[in-house]
Amino acid sequence: MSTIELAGARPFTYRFDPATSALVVIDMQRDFIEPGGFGASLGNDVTRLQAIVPTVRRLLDAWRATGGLIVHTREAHARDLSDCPPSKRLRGTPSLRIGDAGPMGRILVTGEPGSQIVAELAPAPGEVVIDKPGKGMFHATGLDSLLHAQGITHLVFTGVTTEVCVQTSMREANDRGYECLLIEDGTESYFPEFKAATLAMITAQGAIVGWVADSAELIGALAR
Ligand code: C5J
Repeated sequence: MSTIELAGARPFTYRFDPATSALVVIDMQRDFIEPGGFGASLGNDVTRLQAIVPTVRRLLDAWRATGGLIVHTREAHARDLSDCPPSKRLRGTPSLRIGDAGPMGRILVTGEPGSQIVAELAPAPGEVVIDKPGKGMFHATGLDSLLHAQGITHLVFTGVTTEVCVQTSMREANDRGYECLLIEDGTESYFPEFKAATLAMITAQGAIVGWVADSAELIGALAR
């Protein structure tokens, strides 16, 4: 496969070659998407996030058909919480804090049921799975070296939440020189106004952080 053009992307055409691109699925974990997890413990309505699962599944299927690299991230801390600064654990008044025992095991802790990716989007053998202690996917992970070693220059983002882990990861990627695209209907926030603001911010000023396109255009282009 050679260069693909998404003419409907904003703020202008996004070009990529699947051979040097990765699909990145950010934090589609039970802890954010199902009742009883971290997202719900902060008082959020998780149904908004559940709604994008079928779209992300279609994107995964289309990308898998190209044989391209897929990266899944999970926001998940070590069992002793040595990688969770007190500033993160103690801020605010959630009903359950990171590391506390909840209905799906300890909140945002590696290996617990809640930290698993939802069943519909489970990583396939050979796909990269990164546990990250931060909001951004490059902080305290070896992901940049892994992507460089595979010749990846372009990243297509999906996942949750748009303005927190997705946007942070996309900004980190942009600073590292990756050409970044966010799939509008493949990302969601607990707060619709924050999603809209994020899409506007990243595409402003001539794609200062990156591009936005919808899943139908990407899936159609991959299938041609
Ligand atoms: C949050 C995330 N929202 N995955 N994490 O705390 O966006």
